[in-house]
Amino acid sequence: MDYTVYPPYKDDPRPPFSETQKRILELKRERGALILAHNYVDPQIQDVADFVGDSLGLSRAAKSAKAELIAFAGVDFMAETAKILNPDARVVLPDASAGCSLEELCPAAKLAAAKKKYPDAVVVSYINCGVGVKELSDIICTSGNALDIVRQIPSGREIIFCPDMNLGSWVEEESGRKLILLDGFCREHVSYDADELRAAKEAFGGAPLICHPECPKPVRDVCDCVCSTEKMISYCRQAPSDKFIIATVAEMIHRLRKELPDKIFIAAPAAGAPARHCRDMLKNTPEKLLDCLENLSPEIDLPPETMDRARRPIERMLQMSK
Ligand code: CIZ
Repeated sequence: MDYTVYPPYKDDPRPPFSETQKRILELKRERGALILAHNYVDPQIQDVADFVGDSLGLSRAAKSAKAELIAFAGVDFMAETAKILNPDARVVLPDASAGCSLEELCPAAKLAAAKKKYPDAVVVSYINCGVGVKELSDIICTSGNALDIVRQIPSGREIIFCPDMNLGSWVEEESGRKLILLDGFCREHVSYDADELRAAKEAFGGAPLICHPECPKPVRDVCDCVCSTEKMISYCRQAPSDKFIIATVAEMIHRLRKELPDKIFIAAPAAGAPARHCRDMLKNTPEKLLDCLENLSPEIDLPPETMDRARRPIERMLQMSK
């Protein structure tokens, strides 16, 4: 296997900004826009963003944004969440077709059917779902706070958890609570394999293996740490090792390198390839980001009543994760 090894960032700085990146920065200033980017997008976009983070950090940044224009580089439902939390801002995105298997595998009708079957259950939905699922949910969670949110629900209550069954099963293991899991998954994270990860660990002298909780249980079981992308940063910061193998979308390694410039990161192989990338996140290109800032399109446009219904469970999450 040809592993993808990223040397310490301090020894390998980024090239100067491209013409497109310079133009994005100019236009951002001219328009007074705020650029929000998910940890999984192209490093060239991360480098010009005002804030790069996970869904929880991005939700907080969108809610507190003062800018009248937000350009959101991520997938469609992340930009929708920004609009829902800051309805007075215009929210544009580089590519409105950037979606996710989690959204596709859990249409609102599927959750509605589960709610009919378990009418007394509290619905906790992972933020990576469509707006229709959010409208039907009681509390939204992210991978960073799912465990904490579930622990706050009184022990006698049934809980429907969707749409990620792997994140849900990890929460079950960690909390000791039985959840009613709907069967969605992230197509990138389910492509990791325990044997491939064990081989990588051996190849790098037992370097700590870190995976996202969207990975299946056999993969989680061979890892030293299972956590959200934001927690990967704190884990690698405090761990004594100088190198880490990262089993999540490889663009996350750019954030890790910038935050921890002395450490070496190795992308975990997946399905025989040296790294896993998210094809939808990669639809966000610098050129399309420039284009959406220039033309103010595509733009998120949701009916106010839909946003009001979807906002309640997101706000509940924000209150519960203070
Ligand atoms: O929800 C997010 O932000 C994702 C997809 C990963 C993470 O843990 O940050």
